[in-house]
Amino acid sequence: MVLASARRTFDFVVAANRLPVDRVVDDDGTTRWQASPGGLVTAMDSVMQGRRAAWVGWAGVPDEDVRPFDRDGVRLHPVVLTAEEIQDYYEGFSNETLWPLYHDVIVPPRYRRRWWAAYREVNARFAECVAQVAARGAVVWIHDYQLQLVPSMLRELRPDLRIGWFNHIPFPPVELFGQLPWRDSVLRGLLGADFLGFQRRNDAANFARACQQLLGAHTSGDVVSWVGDEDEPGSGERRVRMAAVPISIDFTTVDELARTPGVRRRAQEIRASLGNPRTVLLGIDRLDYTKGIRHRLRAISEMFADGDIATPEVTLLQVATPSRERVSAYRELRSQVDGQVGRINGDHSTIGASAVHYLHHSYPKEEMAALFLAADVLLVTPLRDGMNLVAKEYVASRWDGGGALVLSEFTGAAHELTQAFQCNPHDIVGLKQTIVAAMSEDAASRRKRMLGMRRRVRTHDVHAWARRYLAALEAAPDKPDRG
Ligand code: GDG
Repeated sequence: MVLASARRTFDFVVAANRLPVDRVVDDDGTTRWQASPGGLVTAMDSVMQGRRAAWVGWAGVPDEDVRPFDRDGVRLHPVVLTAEEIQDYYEGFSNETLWPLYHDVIVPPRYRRRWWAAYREVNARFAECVAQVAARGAVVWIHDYQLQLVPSMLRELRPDLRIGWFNHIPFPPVELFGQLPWRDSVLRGLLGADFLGFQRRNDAANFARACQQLLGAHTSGDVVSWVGDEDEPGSGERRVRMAAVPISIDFTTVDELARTPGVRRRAQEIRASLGNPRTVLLGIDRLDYTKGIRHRLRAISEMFADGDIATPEVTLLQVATPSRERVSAYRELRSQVDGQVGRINGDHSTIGASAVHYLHHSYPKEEMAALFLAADVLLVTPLRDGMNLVAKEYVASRWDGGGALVLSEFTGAAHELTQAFQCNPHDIVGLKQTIVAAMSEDAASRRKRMLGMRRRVRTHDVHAWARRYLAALEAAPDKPDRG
């Protein structure tokens, strides 16, 4: 057991792949840490306030041993990763093995033993770091697929802790998960937690089935009971609770930002610079093959070709935020999307009126809010997505009750935003019909849908999510072993 008493320890510890800060270099060459915007940071802020809290994660700079530092009352504990570990643990095992495997094998996952070895090693380092900073009996909240072995590794070091894990992405059916050569180790790694949170009920059910079939675990209601092998970390009888706790956004902050005069003015400017079309269709995604951007462009291309839509009355504004550019599947996707956009514009743009405005950039949140306000229809068409926060941010931005949302059935958000125009992005005919329906619905019905969705996101915001998660963790069946 690691004794934590010699150094400063914390009652609440978050572990995530990344720390909530980015290092920026100013013009004069000085470096500083800047808060990285994101839903997780906001959610954790709301539960860290008033507690002795620490965050364990990679600082985003390879090979550098950054000393722990305080930020807004939270102690940030960097975990050092070498450039090779970033390639093998992060780009390799996390993004080329687990990410495609957990998203319905949209591209083939790659199974490499060297990547797995690095994943184990880095997970062990995270577990050791948390074990050192957590106070006796502390609550530890571990995030996401990059850290699935940390729960049992940490329990081995510190049985006194209350350990939770939350999966931001889907958990696949056992028929796909079973491909993973190290599947049993991953399940055992997770079963070191007291509570496992998932985005959807189906994800929790998939996990339970994997435990039954691959480990011979017993499940009853929302509890998995399992007796570990003696020589494995996390051995002994354990009862682990699992449930769907769908993540959300900070509704009030997004809503208030979208109401500011600057954002409203900017939304009008955006429409004007597009030539004030009758209908602005919008897509905003990380450039990721899970987001269904190619399917969306295929539907749009056919709609222009069929005469369902035409410039200058209708245009698609597609923002694709650069992502994982060192992974080959992402480079390939980028060139496919470039090609599709080029063809659509070549075939259907007219002088002064582009069919598709394609922007491969990221934008400040004020600009995102203005884009949401400027759009008549937001197209969210993932082939698989844990939740999809963009859909919820759109709804929260539409304080005017305007706008329509086309939303893929394969997102976690579809289970909550039932008034959206739901679609199956694989069914191009159906997708085209759904987009036409969303464009042509009368204003009163649209407004009714939007107000219903706003109510849902307002009452189920990110603060409610964090509270719900922590209450479930506290109520987990096994009591920590505090000697
Ligand atoms: C994973 C899961 C799950 C995007 N471009 C810009 C920008 N963004 C922001 C969006 C939104 C976030 O990034 C993206 O969140 P999503 O949920 O849409 O998707 P993933 O990145 O795949 O997130 C997902 C999520 O984790 C949370 O659990 O919902 O299913 O895959 O907040 O607004 N923000 C700014 N500029 C951009 O250009 N400022």
